[in-house]
Amino acid sequence: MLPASTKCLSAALLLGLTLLLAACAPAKVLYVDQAWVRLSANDDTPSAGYFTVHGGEEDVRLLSVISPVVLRVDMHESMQKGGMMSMQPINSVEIPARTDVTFAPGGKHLMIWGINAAMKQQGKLPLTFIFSNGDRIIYDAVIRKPGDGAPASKDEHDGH
Ligand SMILES: [Cu+2]
Repeated sequence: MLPASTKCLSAALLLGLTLLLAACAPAKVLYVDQAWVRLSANDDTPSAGYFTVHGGEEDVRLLSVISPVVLRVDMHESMQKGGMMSMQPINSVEIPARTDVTFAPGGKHLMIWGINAAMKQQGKLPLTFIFSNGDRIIYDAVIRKPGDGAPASKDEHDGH
C-alpha cells in the first residue's frame, strides 16, 4: 500500500501538474498580516512593531525587517528574568511550514528608530520582511499612538 500522499501525488502527476493543487491539499503561501506599530512617547526612544507571519509549504527563517522611511529596525524578544522583564536582540526567527508566528506585546517585537514624520501623519509604515528562501514581502503597518493597543480590525489598514 502506498501512503495516501504518495497516491495523491502519483495520480496528480498522471493528470498533469495543474491538477496537483486541486487534487491534493491546497498549497499554503508564506505571507504577513496584522502589522501595527505603537509609537514611542518621545523621539529618542524606539517605537515597537508587531505582526503575524503565516508559514508556507517550506520551513523558512525571517532574517530581517527593513523600511525605507526609518533609521533602523531590530528584532527583539522580551522575557522574564528573575522576576524582571528584559529584552534581547534576535538574529532570525524560524517560521515552520504551515505555522503562524506572531510578534506581539510581551514577546517578540520590532524596535523601530527614527520613523519619518510624514509616515506618522499618514498613519502607515511600509515594512519589508526578508526571508531565508529569498522572499521579500512588503506590508504596510498601521501606526498607533503611544499607549494604544492593537488595531480593532485586521483589515483596517487596507481600506476595506
Ligand atoms: Cu525591544
